[in-house]
Amino acid sequence: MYDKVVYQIYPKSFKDTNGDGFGDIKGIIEKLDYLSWLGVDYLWLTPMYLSPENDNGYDISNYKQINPQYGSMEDLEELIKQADKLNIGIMMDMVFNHTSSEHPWFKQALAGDKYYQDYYIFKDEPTNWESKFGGSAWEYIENLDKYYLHLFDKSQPDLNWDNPQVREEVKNIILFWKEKGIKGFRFDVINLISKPDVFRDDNEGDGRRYYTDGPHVHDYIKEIVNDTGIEDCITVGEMSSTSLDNCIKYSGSKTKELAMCFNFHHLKIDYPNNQKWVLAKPDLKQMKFLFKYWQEGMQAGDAWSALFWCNHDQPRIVSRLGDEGKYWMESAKMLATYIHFLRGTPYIYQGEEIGMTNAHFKSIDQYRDVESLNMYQLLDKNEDRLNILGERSRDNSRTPMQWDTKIRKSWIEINPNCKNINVENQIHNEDSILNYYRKLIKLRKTYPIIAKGNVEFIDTKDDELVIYKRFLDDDVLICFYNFSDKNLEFDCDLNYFFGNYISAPSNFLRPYECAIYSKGIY
Ligand code: TEU
Ligand code: CA
Repeated sequence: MYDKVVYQIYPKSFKDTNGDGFGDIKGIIEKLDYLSWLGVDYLWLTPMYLSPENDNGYDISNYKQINPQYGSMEDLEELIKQADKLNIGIMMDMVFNHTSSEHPWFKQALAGDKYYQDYYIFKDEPTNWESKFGGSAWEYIENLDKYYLHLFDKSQPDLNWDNPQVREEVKNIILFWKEKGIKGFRFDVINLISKPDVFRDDNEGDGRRYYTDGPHVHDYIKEIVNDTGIEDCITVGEMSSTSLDNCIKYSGSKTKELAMCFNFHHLKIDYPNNQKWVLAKPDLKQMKFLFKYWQEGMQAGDAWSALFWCNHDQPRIVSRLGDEGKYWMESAKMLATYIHFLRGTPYIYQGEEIGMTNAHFKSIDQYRDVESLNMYQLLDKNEDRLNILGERSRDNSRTPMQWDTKIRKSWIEINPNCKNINVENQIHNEDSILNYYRKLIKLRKTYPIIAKGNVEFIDTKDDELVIYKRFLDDDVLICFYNFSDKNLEFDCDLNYFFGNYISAPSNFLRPYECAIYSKGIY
C-alpha cells in the first residue's frame, strides 16, 4: 500500500462514449491504457448505483444495481476484468450513512412498516441540527406525524446503524461487490454513522458535535471489516470534521479498522470561522500548522493518511492555492509535488493531472450541484452569490474531463479553456503537468524514502515557504515549497534531487517553485 497511488474518477464527467452527455463505464474502459500509462494502481469510482441523482449518486436506491445511465453490470464486470489485466484495482464508493428516499427500505418505512422504520432515524420531535446542505437536518412526515434525520439532503435519510439488521445489510452489500472482484472500498462519511443515544439541541453549533466520531463508530467499523474480510482490500474512510485521535484509531496499523482515511481540515484554510460560504484568502500559516500536526501526529500514531487536494466536492486546487495565469504550470506542479512527497497515499482527482481549473460559471443555470443550488437560495440576495459559488461550488470539479479541444453535449458545461488545457496537448509534451505527474508516481515507486520514510516539518518565519524533511535510514530529503508568486530566499547544501523548474534554484525559490534536495540517495 505504501507506494500505491489512487486515481479518482467521477464517472458522470469522465468519458462519454455514446453521446448522451453522461460519462459511462465504457468510457472508463476506453481510458484504461491512459491510466496504466500514467502509472496509477487503483481507480476510485464515485457511485454509479441506481439513484434518482439528487446528489449525483450519493443518494442510492439500489446498492446492487448499476444506473443504466452509466451502462450495465456486464460493463462493470468487463471494467474490473480489463483493469485487473493492467494490475489496476477498482475501488467502489460505499455510501452507508444514508440511502436515497427512493430506496425500497425507506418507502416501506413511510408506508408505516415499523421494521423498516427502524432502519432509519424517526423522532417525534426534531432537534435544531442543520443539514450540511443548508436548512434543517429533519423532515416532517405528516401521515406518520414524525420527523426523520437527514444530515445531507432531505432525499438522503440517515440509516440507523444501532440496528444490527442495518449492519447485516451493509455487510451483504460489501460482500456482493467483493465477490465481483472489487479490490478497494471508499466509505462515504463513515465517521457520522453512530448517532447519540439521546438527541438534544446544539446551542453552540449545527449539531455535528453529537454525531461526528459517534459513540459506537469504531465498534461498527471493526465489525463491518471483520465480518466481510476486507482487510485484504484497500479501504479508505472519508472522515468529516474528525479528530487526530479518532483517525489514529480509524487507520492505525493495528486497530483493524481501515487502511487509511481522508480528513479535510487543510481544505478549510479559506473558510473564515469554518464557514464555507464566506470568501477569504487561504490562511497559509494555518495550513502549515495543520500539515505538521496531522503528518507528524499520524506518524506518531502509526496510522496512515490519504493525501489529496482535489476531489468531486472540492474546487480545483490550481485555482484555489495556485495560479491560473502566468504561473499556472509551475503552481500546478508545485502543488502536486507537495502532496506526492508527503507520508501517506496520494489521490489524484480526474483532471488534476493536467491542471484543470475552476469552471468560472456566469449564471446559476450552469450549476447542477444540490448543495450549490440550495445555498444560492439561502445566501443573502445582496451578496455576490455567483462569485461565492464560483469559488466554493463542488461543480468546479465536476465539469467534464478535458481530453481534447472539442466542446461536446454534456450534463454540465465543459470549461471552454479545454482549448488550451487537455490531455491531447500534454501527453506527448515531456514538460507538461501530465508528464510531471507521471514522474512523481514513478519516483514514489523508485525511492522507498518517499513511500515509507518518516516526516518532519521545519518551522519557517515566512508563511508562504513550507519545508518538510523525509528520512529513511541514512537517506534524507529536504523539500522546499514556495506557495507564492514572489522569489523567496532559502539555502540548502545537499544535492539537488528534483523540482518543477528546468534548472536548480540559486539562493532563492522562484514563484511557485518546489525544490527537493537529497543526502545519501545517490
Ligand atoms: O461528502 C461529505 C462531506 O463532508 C462533503 O460532502 C461536505 O460535507 C459537503 O461537500 C458540504 O460542504 C460525501 C460525498 O463526498 C459527497 O459528494 C456527498 O454529497 C456527501 O458525502 C453525502 O453523501
Ligand atoms: Ca454516455
